[in-house]
Amino acid sequence: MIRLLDYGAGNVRSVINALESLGEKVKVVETGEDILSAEKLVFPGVGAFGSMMQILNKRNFVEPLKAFLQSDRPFLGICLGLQALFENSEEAPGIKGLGFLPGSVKRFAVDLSVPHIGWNGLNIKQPSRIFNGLSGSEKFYFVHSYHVVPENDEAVLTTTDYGYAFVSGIQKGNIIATQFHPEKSGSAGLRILENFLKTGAEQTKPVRAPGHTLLAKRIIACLDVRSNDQGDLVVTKGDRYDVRENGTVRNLGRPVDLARRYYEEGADEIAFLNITGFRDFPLEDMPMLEVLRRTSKNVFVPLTIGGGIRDYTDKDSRKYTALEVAAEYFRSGADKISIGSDAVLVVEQYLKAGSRTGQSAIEEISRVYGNQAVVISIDPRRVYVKSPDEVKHQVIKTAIPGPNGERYCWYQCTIKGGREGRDLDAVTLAQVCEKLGAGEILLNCIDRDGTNSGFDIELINAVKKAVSIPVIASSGAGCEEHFYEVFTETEAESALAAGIFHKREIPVEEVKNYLKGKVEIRG
Ligand code: 1PR
Repeated sequence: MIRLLDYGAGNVRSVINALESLGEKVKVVETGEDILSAEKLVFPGVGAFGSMMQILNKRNFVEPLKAFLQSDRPFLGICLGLQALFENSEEAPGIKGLGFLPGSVKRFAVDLSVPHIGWNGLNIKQPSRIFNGLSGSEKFYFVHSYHVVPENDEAVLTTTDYGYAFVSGIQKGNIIATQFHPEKSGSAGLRILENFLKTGAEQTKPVRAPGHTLLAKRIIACLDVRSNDQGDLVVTKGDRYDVRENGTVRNLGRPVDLARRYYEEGADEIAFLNITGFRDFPLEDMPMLEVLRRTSKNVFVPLTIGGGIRDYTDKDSRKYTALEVAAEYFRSGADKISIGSDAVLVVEQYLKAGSRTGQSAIEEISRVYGNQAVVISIDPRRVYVKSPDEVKHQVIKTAIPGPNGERYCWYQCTIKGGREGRDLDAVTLAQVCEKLGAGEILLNCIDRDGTNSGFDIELINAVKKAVSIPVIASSGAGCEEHFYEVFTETEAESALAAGIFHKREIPVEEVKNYLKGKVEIRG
């Protein structure tokens, strides 16, 4: 039996699911005494350093944790569970960490997108049982803006390159901690967890070392989910957001089954979009939460979920905050949440007032769960203009002229699944959302959605150049070459597709086989 420390923020469900899939019995820590009496302890951390330490203090877990670490019993820290071992963090000045290792936690100072999101490799510095059976060339899933900076190299287990080499794992006696998420790193990650559980096993150092590790471009499978006319939750697919064919909602399969298939085919991430979330309140729409719970039981790559994340008052006048909705998604197995319509309204309000409220969904959720957990899903469509002065929006010069020969366009934000256009452009939306705390942009394009005509490269470049957070290119993928094009003609960190995967026109693995050797990907 293993004890797991759940301090109430982030997705611990995935860690429990991963350990249970390996046959381990997991019990969640309820009291400090549970920590003191644990034989083995896993501390998965997602969220923000400050709120994590505040909760650990409030629940009187700090002293038991320090005592556990000193006793040198098997401990596995994940992500913030690694950062917590150090003395302090730039993320929360003045708040003390556990101080088990000398050193601090610093924000990435790189000329690259931050957070560092995606699959990257390891340079292994010392033997460990957790590497048994690994070749050394595997990639693991990272999602963080801060990394540890130990005062000395003694405990450094692995380093990873992102602009510079940073410490991505530590080991001191039986205390092991990783910045990456083994529970989200497919079969290689499960292997690490399995090895951790075998406490007496031999310490090994894999033969292959990448030398310089590279972040892979991610291929994301997206499942647009809604109830069909019979009331069943189905994966559907629009053609420029119209999901009906001859009046009926297209049914392309069952969400849990499809997610599992894409995981097995090598998808680096799965996104679920509850596309009628703007009118159906997700906490009443229990099937969606159930889909997430069931998927996270056997899909060990990151899961993003969007749809309906906003403040809401139900029919009994009970008020729910967007934070509460997001919390329920995280508890059910989501690693990241995505906000669509509400982000547009938040940005409109911000621009009108000229300042932040501190209380928007983006700010609240990123404060508790960290920026990396907040994705903004943008649903823009092109609006052509004759000259850039015609509108107050951020306009681009386009190589694809409009119906009347217009050489300029802007990208109009929409809400409610493209049903309502707003007086706001996608570039401004992305910039303000980054300022408010968003960690990633999911950039759809209504004009390209379901058309198989390729990604809108101009849109992606316009948004990507305007922000320093990662961008997911979405809409229009029709063949393998489109992925190559988006990764070589833009700086997008990942590309998302739906139709070609659902219709089995091109499976995920074929896209990856095509990209192999041309673009850095996870094999
Ligand atoms: O507004 O916060 O409730 O979130 C609703 C979410 O649902 C938003 O993320 C919005 O993008 C999404 N959504 C709403 N209506 C639709 C629709 O299709 N009618 N789907 C919709 C958006 C776009 C992509 C699609 C890509 C790739 N779907 O996710 O998967 O375009 O497709 P392709 O590869 O087949 O071209 P809120």
